Amino acid sequence: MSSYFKDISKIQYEGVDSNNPLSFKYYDEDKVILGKKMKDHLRFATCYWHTFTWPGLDPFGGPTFERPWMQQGDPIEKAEEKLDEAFDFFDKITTPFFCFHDRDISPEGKNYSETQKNFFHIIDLMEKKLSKSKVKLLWGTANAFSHRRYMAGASTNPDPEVFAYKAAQVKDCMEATMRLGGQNYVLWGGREGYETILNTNMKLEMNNLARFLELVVNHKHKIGFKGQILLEPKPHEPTKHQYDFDSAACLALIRKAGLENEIHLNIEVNHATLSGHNFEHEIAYAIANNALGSIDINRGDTLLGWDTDQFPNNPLELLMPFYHIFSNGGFKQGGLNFDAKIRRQSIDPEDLFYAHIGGMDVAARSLIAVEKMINDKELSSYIKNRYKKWDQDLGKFIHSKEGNLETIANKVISENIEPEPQSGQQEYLENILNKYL
Ligand code: XLS
Ligand code: NI
Ligand code: NI
Repeated sequence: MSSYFKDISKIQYEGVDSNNPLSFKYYDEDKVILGKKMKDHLRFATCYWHTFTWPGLDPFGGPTFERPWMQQGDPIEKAEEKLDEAFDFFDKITTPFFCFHDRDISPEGKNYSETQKNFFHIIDLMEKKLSKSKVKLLWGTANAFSHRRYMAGASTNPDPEVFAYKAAQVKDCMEATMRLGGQNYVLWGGREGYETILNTNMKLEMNNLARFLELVVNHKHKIGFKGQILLEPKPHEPTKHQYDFDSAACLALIRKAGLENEIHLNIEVNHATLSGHNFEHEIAYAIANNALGSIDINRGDTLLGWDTDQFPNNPLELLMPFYHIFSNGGFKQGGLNFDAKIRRQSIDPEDLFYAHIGGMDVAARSLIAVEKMINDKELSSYIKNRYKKWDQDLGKFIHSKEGNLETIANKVISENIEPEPQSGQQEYLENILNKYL
């Protein structure tokens, strides 16, 4: 029986005038925006790892959360208890989805067979829970980075036994994800990179990573999984150099494996910023390459150079990323996973609710603003106009069969081409954004 969240009831929309901290101020799940219900645009997911598994550690201190399922005891019973509490939370917070890693939900055993038995025991229970709850699985993923066997990488490990171990984990987790009706399967490399080139065969490691992607896609087709396969970029942390640094590096890997129609991207806010881009750039880059699959929503801290995984709290930061996403059709199978954790001093059950409520309200505010931006067409008309000459004679000629360096150069002389620079009007455009929030 679940009890940790017993004093909290299902969170309802009460509007901006409500003083109830356990209510939504903007997220009104059935409100129609751009022709669809908010909940169907945003497709929020609660993540199992930060919300139920991470105990509040930091490099200088141990667990602070001490939740009942984190206490000493039989690991399987504790995993079952955690599952009960997690589903109680999902039903109360009303995110329509959740996400998990295999190791978040069940403990490792003394060998792979025992680990597998533990995993499928919880998957069986999860399947029953899903049949009684409204929540669905957005994606599953395998943790191939925490255990010491993975310290030198998983599919990029110098030892093929480690590659094989990860393959076994991913096979099981993909099959479980499919059984639970998961809509995506995520691959985040974890330690797919290197610490020092002194001990690293980069070419072999990258080939092995591409081979791994190929094996995953083959298995997807073998078992008939209809979900998207997603690769999640991250530049550093845990390893110094990661092969999946950002969207561009992930796309290079995907293309190396010849899988551009098979693998899309799961882009995370704080990973984008750590790579020296912003979230908006990473989203726009993925969209421009037909590669956007889903997003992990969180935020970093401008004063801290690591993955702080905080809940989003600034609608302005999501405005342009959402503008790109929702003016390009939004999510079909993907969604918005809160890959975010509360601070380690936030030790009460309510704190988990405040964090998710805040994140959902911030996203809802941005979505409401984006509807106006899209309908007003100010930005889209501006860009269309800025590039309009590409639809005229010279633009078309450059892309035509007749276009080559010589014929194009000849035009510069025969048509007396002297380009006149135009203002980029950045400040004018930045001022437009203010109107919407
Ligand atoms: C870690 C990643 C991880 C993935 C899933 O930084 O964000 O949580 O989303 O393995
Ligand atoms: Ni993530
Ligand atoms: Ni992350």
